[in-house]
Amino acid sequence: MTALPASQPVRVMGVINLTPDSFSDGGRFAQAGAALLQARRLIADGADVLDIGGESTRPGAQPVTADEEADRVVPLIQAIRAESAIPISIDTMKPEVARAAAAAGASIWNDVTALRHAPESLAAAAELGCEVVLMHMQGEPGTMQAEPRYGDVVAEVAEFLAARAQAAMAAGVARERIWLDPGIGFGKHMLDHNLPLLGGLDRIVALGFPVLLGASRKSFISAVDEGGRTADQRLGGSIAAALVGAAAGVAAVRVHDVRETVQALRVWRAVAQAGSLG
Ligand code: HH2
Repeated sequence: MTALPASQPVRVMGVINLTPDSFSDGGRFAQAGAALLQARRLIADGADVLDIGGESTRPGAQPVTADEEADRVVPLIQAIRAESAIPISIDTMKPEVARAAAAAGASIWNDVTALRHAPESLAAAAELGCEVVLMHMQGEPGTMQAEPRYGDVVAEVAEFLAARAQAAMAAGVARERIWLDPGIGFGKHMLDHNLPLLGGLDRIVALGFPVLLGASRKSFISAVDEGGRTADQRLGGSIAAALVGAAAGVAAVRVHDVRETVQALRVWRAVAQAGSLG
């Protein structure tokens, strides 16, 4: 991996989940209120983008209908839009939800299926004119961790992402609106696949599209550490992964701990720039 002094700061995307288990004190109003407070906190902490999701992609998570998912995310997007111009990304695989979110003020469609979930996804992305994040996943969310297999994981992820970018452009999505994401943890063995992929991020960056990296709090961090680390005990590993991404030239990182990540990236960038000047 080459160490690149960043000419552009790595952008930080703060995660907000509106899945029922995220704010367990229940009730839609309470949930929306708590989420708005979280959005304000992430903005104050230095987030450049907010990523809002209303359906969990974890294996075993309950599927939700498009209406229910839209009912979860739209009020929050409207509430954020009423007080902030921060770019909002909608984390959904459903075109109906992407449409509703875009109408409410979201400008980025973050799709973990890379616009493969519905036959109309590609056309919907082109019609919305939004930015799109195309993420790699082997298999389906419910079963993806059962037995992921690769020959050369970096080459296969890069090939998939290049093909999805081509498909999006062929459908009418403008090249400059496309982001790529290697999909850490999505149909990837904890160590055999996630680690080489993180180590080979520069080959994904070399495809020529901005790359988003989502490694924050993921299970591989616990596997590398002593095991048994719960999601909120993975901050150190999350920051390490963000810095690996920065060194490889990713354009943005999707994180839960915005303030700490912003600080780490600022220090990394300051040192990288001082080194390149010295
Ligand atoms: N990871 C999760 C959800 N959406 N989108 C993109 N583009 N990239 C990702 O890596 C990604 C994503 C799942 O993250 P997890 O930490 O399991 O759950 P959540 O972040 O929803 O709390």
